[in-house]
Amino acid sequence: MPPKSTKKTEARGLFITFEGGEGAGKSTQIKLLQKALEKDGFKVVVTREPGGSTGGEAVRHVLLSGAAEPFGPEMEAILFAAARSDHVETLIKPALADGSIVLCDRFYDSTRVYQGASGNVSRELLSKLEEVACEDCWPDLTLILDIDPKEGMRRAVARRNKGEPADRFEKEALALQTIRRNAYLDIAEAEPERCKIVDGNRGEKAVHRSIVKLVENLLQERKLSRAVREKSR
Ligand code: Z5A
Repeated sequence: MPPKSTKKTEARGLFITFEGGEGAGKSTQIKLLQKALEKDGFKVVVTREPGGSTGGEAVRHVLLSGAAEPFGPEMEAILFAAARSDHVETLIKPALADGSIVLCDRFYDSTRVYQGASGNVSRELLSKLEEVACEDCWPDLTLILDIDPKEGMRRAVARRNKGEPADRFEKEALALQTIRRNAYLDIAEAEPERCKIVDGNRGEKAVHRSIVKLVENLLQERKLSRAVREKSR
């Protein structure tokens, strides 16, 4: 039996997740890819975690404000999974069933990295939570934007509005960002079919070109020809 996270959703759309450390450029690249895919005739749904659905957004506030932090990383992992379960059921699955390409800013790999690798939550618990939250809805492709943590933090700080406080996760030290970067690289090594590393240290356009190539390969592999796209509109 293949590892759980390589199982594919049975829906006919495509599920692509974006992962990486702070300031890696996920949101920027999602917008660029959305534009390119829509221009090419695809229906695209952009979403994010934590959040993306009504229930998910309610839990997002609790998590990013730091309100759950005193209860420890296990509690946080469970809350991220609760948000994910609502997100999968109410937004991702219906969009995939409708033939859309879903672009999701973070998914369960973020829990593996933030609560697992840097929070010491066990792999066993994380696997159970993935099973509950995702059921049969697993990413077809995960793009890991790999970036030097110093550059990521520089970008994140530059982006934040003057005087605005850092969120719960942004405040953490560079050493932690390095642990997380390595954890993402380990995930990519363990699941090379699903996960592709993209060098995020380059300019926006160069990163976008690499992403488009990887997505085109996947579309060809799944034989999502223009005719099929037109049918699904
Ligand atoms: N979290 C968790 O712990 N467990 C989980 O299961 C999940 C999440 C799902 C969510 O934060 C936090 O929740 C996250 C992990 C945790 N921790 N943090 N921090 P969020 O949703 O508020 O934000 P984020 O996902 O962390 O986004 P980000 O990393 O801060 O940003 P990004 O989307 O990767 O980057 P960006 O917004 O596209 O770009 C950042 C800035 O850099 C911006 O000013 C851009 O214009 C600039 N940029 C982008 N690309 C480039 C290039 N190529 N060159 C130069 N400058 C660039």
